[in-house]
Amino acid sequence: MRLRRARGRWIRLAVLIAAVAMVGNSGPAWGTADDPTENGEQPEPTMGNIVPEPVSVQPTSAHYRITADTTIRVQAASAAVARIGEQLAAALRRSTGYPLPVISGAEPGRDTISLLLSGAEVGAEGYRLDVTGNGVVIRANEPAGLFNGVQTLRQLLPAAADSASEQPGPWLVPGGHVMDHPRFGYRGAMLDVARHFFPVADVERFIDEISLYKINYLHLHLSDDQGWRIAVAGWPNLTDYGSTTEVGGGAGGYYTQEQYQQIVAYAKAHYVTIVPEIDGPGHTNAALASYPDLNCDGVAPPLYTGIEVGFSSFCVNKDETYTFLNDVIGELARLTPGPYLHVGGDEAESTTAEDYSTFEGKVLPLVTEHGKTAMGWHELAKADPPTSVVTEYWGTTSTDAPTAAAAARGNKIVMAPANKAYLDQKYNEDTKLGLKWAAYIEVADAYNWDPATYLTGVGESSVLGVEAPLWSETLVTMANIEYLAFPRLPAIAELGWSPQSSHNWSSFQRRLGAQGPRWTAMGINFYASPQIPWAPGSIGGSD
Ligand code: TNX
Repeated sequence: MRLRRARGRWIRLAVLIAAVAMVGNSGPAWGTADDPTENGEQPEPTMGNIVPEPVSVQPTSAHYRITADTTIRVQAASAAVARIGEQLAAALRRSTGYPLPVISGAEPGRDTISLLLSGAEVGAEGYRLDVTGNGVVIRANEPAGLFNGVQTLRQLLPAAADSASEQPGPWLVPGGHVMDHPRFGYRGAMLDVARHFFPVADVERFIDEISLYKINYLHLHLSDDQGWRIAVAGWPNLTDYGSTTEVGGGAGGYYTQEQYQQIVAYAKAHYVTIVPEIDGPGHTNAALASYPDLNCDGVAPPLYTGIEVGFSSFCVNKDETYTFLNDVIGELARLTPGPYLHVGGDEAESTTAEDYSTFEGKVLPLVTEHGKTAMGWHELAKADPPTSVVTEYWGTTSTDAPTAAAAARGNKIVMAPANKAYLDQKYNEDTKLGLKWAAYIEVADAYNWDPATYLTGVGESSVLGVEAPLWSETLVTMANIEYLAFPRLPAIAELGWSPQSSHNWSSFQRRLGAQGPRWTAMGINFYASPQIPWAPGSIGGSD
């Protein structure tokens, strides 16, 4: 380590001399007032700051320098790999100003970043990354693995590489070898677009942000009491009327089917699978307001803009309810390439237990009939669902008998305990945004739990993965979303990806601190938690 530090000093000195020589030439010089690192010195690039922590990292004393001559070489005959190469090139062209041509079919050689579908026994999402003086080689079995390897490579570069405008460099990649693959197959984030509506551009930016941390599912909460957010053929009132408000009485909004498909495609290009949710039997006021026939008394309630829960219910004993849900589920199944449709099922406080079971007994088969796997909140476990159904645990206790019984029967569980994984809970009593019914959740609280031992009777083999839900009762802007998601989302991402044996709070603190300048370079509005030693150049945001 001492050797590496000494080497780092030499590199910095050489770099400083080069930078001084550059003053007066084109491009910004170091040490100007614009320079967030104050003294113009960049931190030594290191392989040790990756989030989520890889399975194995072996640093060497080599380094590779990306220059104007660097090329990106991609496997011939794979459009998906070519696209990943173009994504990497696009990100780095902006900040480096280099041409970084993406060349297909060539062998790895000097001065290349190669993306190869070969020679890596790391499963469908894993990768190997090797950095030598000659360049960078990322190998994977599948394009998803190459995409994940590229996210790691981006974190090896100086934070300025994530800037949208040209920066001075130099662009050193620390030498070494990474071998990596995920602990869990499901690593999710959830965005509530029902309580407040967020346009396509915001959802796409959120996808950009979650995919940096190898999150591979985005659950969209598309309906609730306050709004219906997706067009469904044959049911125009849902969008003409049911979408027209949100919490606080704003204008609301909805995605056309084309817009939803745009989100799905954007997610796919970032190796994120969309999980659409239509909630029921509760959280349904917007639908009930749109169609009187869905109500037992045939009377449509007014639209709702408050934040109470538990007051609405589909009429369980009417055929119209299932005609409606069959159409909705069928449309969503048609528009969604991913395997899961989420049917909600939470907080059905205005539905009797018997009606709840009747309802789920009719709705869950509809999902299967339309070729998808049903997901739902953990209350579903009480309705004795088929073992193919995935339940999502959002409780705050470490025991839940129905969920443990479901796990024993063979159901898979996604872990999203509200007092750990809920991104909408305040950090502390001073946080303006968010709610606090489950807990104040500081970074250490979000990080320090194990998805495979948290819930009694739900062990590693029953856990499909983790999810970090972001409910939007108090969120109006993208900056609001970012403030609650960062830095806790990367904590949950690490619980989903990294081996439990690598779980270490002080390592995480340091590695998370190194993300701060990247978020600043990307314009992400994050909470600069006092628990984290933020690296120079980190500028925290505000709520
Ligand atoms: C509970 S958690 C809910 C949501 C709220 C959230 C606020 C769950 C499945 N339901 O309806 O938005 O609390 O934190």
